[in-house]
Amino acid sequence: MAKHEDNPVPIYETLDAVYGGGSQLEEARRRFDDLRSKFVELFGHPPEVIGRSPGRVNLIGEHIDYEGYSVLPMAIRQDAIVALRKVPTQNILRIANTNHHKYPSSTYLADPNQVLDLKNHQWSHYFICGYKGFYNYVKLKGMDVGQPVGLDVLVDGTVLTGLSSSTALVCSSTITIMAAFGVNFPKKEIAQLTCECERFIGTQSGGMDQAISFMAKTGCAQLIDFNPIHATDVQLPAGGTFVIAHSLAESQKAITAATNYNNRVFECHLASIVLAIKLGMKPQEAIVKVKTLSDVEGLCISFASNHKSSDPVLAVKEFLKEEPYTDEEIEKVIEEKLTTIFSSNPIYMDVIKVAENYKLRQRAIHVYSEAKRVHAFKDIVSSKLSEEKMLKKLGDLMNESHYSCSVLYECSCSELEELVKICRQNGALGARLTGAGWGGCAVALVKESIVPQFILALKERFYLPRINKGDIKKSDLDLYVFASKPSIGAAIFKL
Ligand code: NG1
Ligand code: MG
Repeated sequence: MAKHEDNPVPIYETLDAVYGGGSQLEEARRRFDDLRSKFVELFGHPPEVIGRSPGRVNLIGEHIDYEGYSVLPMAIRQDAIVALRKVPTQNILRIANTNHHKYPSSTYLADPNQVLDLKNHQWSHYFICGYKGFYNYVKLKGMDVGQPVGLDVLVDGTVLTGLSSSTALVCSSTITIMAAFGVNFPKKEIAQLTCECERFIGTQSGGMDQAISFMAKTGCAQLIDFNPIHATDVQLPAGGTFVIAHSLAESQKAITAATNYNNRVFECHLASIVLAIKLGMKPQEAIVKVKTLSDVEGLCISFASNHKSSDPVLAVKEFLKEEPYTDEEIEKVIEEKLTTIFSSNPIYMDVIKVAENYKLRQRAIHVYSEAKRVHAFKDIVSSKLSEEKMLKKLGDLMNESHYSCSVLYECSCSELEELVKICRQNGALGARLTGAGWGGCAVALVKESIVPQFILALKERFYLPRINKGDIKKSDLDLYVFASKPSIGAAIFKL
């Protein structure tokens, strides 16, 4: 029986397979009707195909997917929908958004080799990431989809930033383009190609968001392994609900990457090389072979086992000093200039230009400890513990994860710290930032029975002051704080 990552993205003739029934289905029907009529209004023809891909909330396993470690996200109901039509007589891509105030339209050449102007970030760049990814992949597979043609595109998104809105758009764009050209691939292949092509935006991201966007199933979270991508259903305890709350701090990952996201990826890379050398590997070999902390975990564990432990953190504490490392200190260990080793990686060169120092020890301890917390989380939900005990332990893991992200990885912010504190003060068993951090959302584990009053407390204590300041409108409140249920993944519609 094929594993579900081997199946292609499903194609449906109706909406109910994805949006269920009742009011959700009614809302989806309205959304799709609006999308189609807006498409005709803008482009004079109906769309040929419509694709959707959901956002996600990561329950635990933060900033470790690009280090090769498993993560534990679930897809949420909110998604990005892309309506598309091929225009053989044109050679431009016309990309519009239903929310044209916030996301203005753009046109691009129908050229898969075009390079994105990263200095001038546009929301529609994420569509171009998918567009490039699609053409690169069909070329790699030796498939002929003909010369690039013009495309008319209309996007409608309901995913908030911090719930991987960017990935929802890259994934829905890619599968809609695929469907328009009559090709499909196994989900794991599309997850890999969308992970790689989202990097055209300028962030050296991992593959978590894309994997869950394709592998998600209604009713369960997924343990996502990498190299190769593999998804395992994770049943969550019925008596607990994951409430998502937006910090209202926007984390413009694509713009702040050199000091935030890409900086951390680089620090982990440097930490793994230095650790490998301290554990006996030759500098030249380490520079070539070691890319991530999972590459050097074996060496760390064998060092630890000589000290009656199996915890790779022991080696980190032994060989990486507390104080941050300067370039010179690292170059002394690896016997090479950083700008020489990484000259072919523009993303890393941008990080080196602005980095004052590198906190190798702190980042490595976070990654190794967070990877363990993911497996502890998975073991707990499949244990025989009483629900009460299970929820308490899961909450504790989430709190530990937040502490590690905030103190060791320094990817929190004041709004997230305040929000997480309010969650814990008002009944959350556990609460943590979710996603890249530096803004975006927090996720809280709350007993099913107290969810309404928990959400009310957040509204009063975190959002009301911001409504009074005029940061947000009272009528938008339910967009920013809501209970989430594990939802279904990407799908294509031939309506
Ligand atoms: P978000 O929150 O979507 O920016 C990012 C990365 C993930 C993962 C998380 C941190 C992208 C597309 N996604 O998520 O791969 O590294 O940060 O766990 O950049
Ligand atoms: Mg994102």
